[in-house]
Amino acid sequence: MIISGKELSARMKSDMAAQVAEFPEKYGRVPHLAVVLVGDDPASVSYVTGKAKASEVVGIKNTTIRRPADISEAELLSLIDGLNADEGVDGILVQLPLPKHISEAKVIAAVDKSKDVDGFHPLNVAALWQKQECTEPCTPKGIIRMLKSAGVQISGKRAVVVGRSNIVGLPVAKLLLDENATVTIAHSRTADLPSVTRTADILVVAIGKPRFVTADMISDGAVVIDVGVNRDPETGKLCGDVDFAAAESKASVITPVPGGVGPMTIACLMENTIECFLRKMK
Ligand code: L34
Repeated sequence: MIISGKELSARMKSDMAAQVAEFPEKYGRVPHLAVVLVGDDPASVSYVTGKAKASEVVGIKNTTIRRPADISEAELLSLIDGLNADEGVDGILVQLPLPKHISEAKVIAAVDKSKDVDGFHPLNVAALWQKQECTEPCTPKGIIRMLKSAGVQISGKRAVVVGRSNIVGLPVAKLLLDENATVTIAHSRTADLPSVTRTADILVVAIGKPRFVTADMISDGAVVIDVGVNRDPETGKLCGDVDFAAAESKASVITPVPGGVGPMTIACLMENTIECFLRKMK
């Protein structure tokens, strides 16, 4: 079975569109998401464009603010201060990665916690790890949605997460733990990685290496979630971290790239924007 993130995200967006259509009457306006894009990395441009398109479908106001790659850290922080102070802005997202001369940690911490639609702010991260109300990071949230939509039982299962980033690996491990999975986090220094990934009932791969996970690393009947969005070095086409053609025959459930986790990330961003808006309104 292939879980289509494209289809599932389309359903989520149409449900949200119906919900947001009632906001002008209920609250006097629709939610407003501000997206900040520094530089012109093609992948980032593509993702930010996807976020603007999804906002349009859902009926969320989207302002995408573009700045050159050589913007100073101070200028970026002052842009964020302005958005924090703007009563009409409900969500702020600074697209990552940022140029090397800018501290991502400083920028993430500068976003008002109540407008942090990414769930990256240290206080949101702390709330997530303490099981308190928080904004869940978009990609991990989307992954759990996909598993649940496919009827995958998570409780009691062995989950292996490959990758330990703040954006995906660590938070998805926590969300899987909250769903009562037994979670292992593997990474580039893991000894004999294939023997670890083979123990997985649910394998989540977020390492950013094209077709890194091969059939021999997957146990029969495993559920495979591919978070990677890479350019195939030979064909130039999008591909995941998992060798899909090889993995498909071993996995019971698998996600494709493109059309898998990526669109779910964006749909969950829309949800988080609505959540931040509603918290403010209530
Ligand atoms: N602040 N930075 C911040 N928040 C995020 O949540 C992200 N991320 C990651 C990169 N930086 C970020 C994203 O938005 C990755 N990411 C993301 C979003 C959307 C897609 C992939 C990654 C996506 O829509 N992928 C499509 C293909 C898009 C294409 O053609 O390039 C897919 O079908 O997988």
